[in-house]
Amino acid sequence: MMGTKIALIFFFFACFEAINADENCTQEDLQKITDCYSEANNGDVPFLTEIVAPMFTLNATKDYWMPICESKTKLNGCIGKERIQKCFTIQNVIGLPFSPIETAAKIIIASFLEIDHTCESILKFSEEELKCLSNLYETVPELCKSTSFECEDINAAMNCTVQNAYDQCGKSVGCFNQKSAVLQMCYVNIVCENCIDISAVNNPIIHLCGDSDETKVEEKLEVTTSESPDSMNTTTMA
Ligand SMILES: *[C@@H]1O[C@H](CO)[C@@H](O)[C@H](O)[C@H]1NC(C)=O
Ligand SMILES: *[C@@H]1O[C@H](CO)[C@@H](O)[C@H](O)[C@H]1NC(C)=O
Ligand SMILES: *[C@@H]1O[C@H](CO)[C@@H](O)[C@H](O)[C@H]1NC(C)=O
Ligand SMILES: CC(=O)N[C@H]1CO[C@H](CO)[C@@H](O)[C@@H]1O
Repeated sequence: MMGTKIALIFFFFACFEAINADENCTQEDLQKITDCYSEANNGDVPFLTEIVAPMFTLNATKDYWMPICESKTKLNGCIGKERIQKCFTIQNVIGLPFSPIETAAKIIIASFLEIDHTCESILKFSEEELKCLSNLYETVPELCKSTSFECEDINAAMNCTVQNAYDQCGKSVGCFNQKSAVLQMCYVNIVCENCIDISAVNNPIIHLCGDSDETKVEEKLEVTTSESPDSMNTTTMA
């Protein structure tokens, strides 16, 4: 949300690859998903940039997110859980009109997951946590800005952002930012060559750090696999 702001470069080519949905996600499924995105966008097929825009507006208020989250809940309902699970893979999302190349498909999947993640967290944060997050949004872009478009620098900027979130706002906001950062690294997959197999099922933030209510119990059972905030301390800051 913060570090990648400047790195949001889209490479668009006017080439549409042949649609090759896999055996689980049919042409009809892809059409349904396209229709749902259009419905959420007042009837027009959205542009990729419109879909990711909410994440790059650094606004930590419930007023800002409430309508976005309502719209996302509708989108999820329209597509349906089963279709989300089987169709939100890179190979299938390439078949959607707004993400005809692999880079774009990764961005669509990451943004799909990031809006859910943001909505789950922000709407539950206390006023204090929101205030702290707002302060971060004001200070961190300058404090942790990437010095170049190289992957290493972008990664360092992201780590700096996450570190600051933990240090200044505590565990919940820290974990929220850590998850956001991991998904946001997918937006720069053209420079970082990451997010190789992101999908709705293979969501990279599941069990990443545990503080949200719905994963608390599970996280306790998986302490050994979750990353502790302290590990952020071992990373070098730019
Ligand atoms: C289709 O679904 C089956 C059962 O869930 C799964 O084993 C298979 O890997 C899926 N195929 C693709 C191409 O994802
Ligand atoms: C955040 O969004 C709300 C609702 O759209 C708006 O009223 C407010 O001015 C925004 N705040 C910032 C800091 O952008
Ligand atoms: C990082 O280390 C410093 C000093 O050792 C400590 O005060 C701070 O709480 C640590 N931050 C995290 C996120 O653990
Ligand atoms: C976004 C992010 O968290 N990037 C990296 C921060 O540093 C650790 C340790 O080097 C990496 O594993 C993360 O991917």
